[in-house]
Amino acid sequence: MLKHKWIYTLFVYGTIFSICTLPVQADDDDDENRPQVREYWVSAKKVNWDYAPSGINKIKPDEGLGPWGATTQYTKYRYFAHSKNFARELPQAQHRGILGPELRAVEGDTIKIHFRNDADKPLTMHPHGVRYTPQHDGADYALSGQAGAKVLPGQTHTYIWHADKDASPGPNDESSIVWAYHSHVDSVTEIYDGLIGTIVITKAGMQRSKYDPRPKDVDKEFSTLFMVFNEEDGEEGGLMHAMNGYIFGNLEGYVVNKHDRVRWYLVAMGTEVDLHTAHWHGQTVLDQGRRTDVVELLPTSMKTVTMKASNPGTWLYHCHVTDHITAGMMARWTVLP
Ligand SMILES: [Cu+2]
Repeated sequence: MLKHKWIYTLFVYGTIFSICTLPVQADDDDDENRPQVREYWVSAKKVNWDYAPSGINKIKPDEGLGPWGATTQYTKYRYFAHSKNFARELPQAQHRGILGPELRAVEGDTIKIHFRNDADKPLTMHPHGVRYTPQHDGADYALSGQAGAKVLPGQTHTYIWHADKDASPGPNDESSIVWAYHSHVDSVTEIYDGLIGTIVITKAGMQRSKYDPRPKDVDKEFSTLFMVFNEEDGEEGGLMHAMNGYIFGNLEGYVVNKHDRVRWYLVAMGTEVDLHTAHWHGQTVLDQGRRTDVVELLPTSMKTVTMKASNPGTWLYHCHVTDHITAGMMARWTVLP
């Protein structure tokens, strides 16, 4: 009798133990990878912008700002990120400079953008790379005939863009790639106005989590816009050779730790003068499997390269076109020991 009781007890506890140690349900993993709707609230505003807020040449202080220092402040337009339902404006990292908010998605996701025009002329948001219907192109042209093609001051328009397979990293790409977006009523004027930002699409399965679309195989990500802003109808002193809207080392905040994997998203915009060669001192990058320390950019190039930081120091990061070096298309970046 006693023996039977023991067997019975063992059976009961054994069953409970088995149930408690069943493997975690398999569809947890599917849930983590299920496509999401990434919702953003973005406004456009007229602002005052300073290409050299420190007032000095931070690369070579003795040399000053040259003709570009006569005035470094101009009226610009910019995109700003807001929290849900435009409750409050969100700050962004200093190193993004004049760039608009970084919009992110994972392959398969939908990007939903509530765009509010707080400026004084019609504006839009037009994306590169992602998939959209004509209604969500955000470009004004004859026969476009769409609501999103011209968002009037005070109006709000919702754009829907899809990060489908054709918008996502291809077989030779990194685990994430960059696209640009910009205003496209009078796109030439509006890009020079400063109405430009970046979209980063992460390959399916490479996102950090359902809530965090950033790629899990890199530690730091930076975006740099190389563009000569034409502020005074081609007058030399008004040709601001800027990285993220800053000249002569005024772009700051590119700081990484030793051993970080660093992803650089490079975008160029502009016209014939905008052939740029992004160059890092101190460290090389992999550009689609090609080892280099210079990446060539033409107007509207969008390139993604990755670097393994290992060399502590504060280094130059600049455009290597000689005329552009003279004009201050230079910044620094730091690898902490
Ligand atoms: Cu350049």
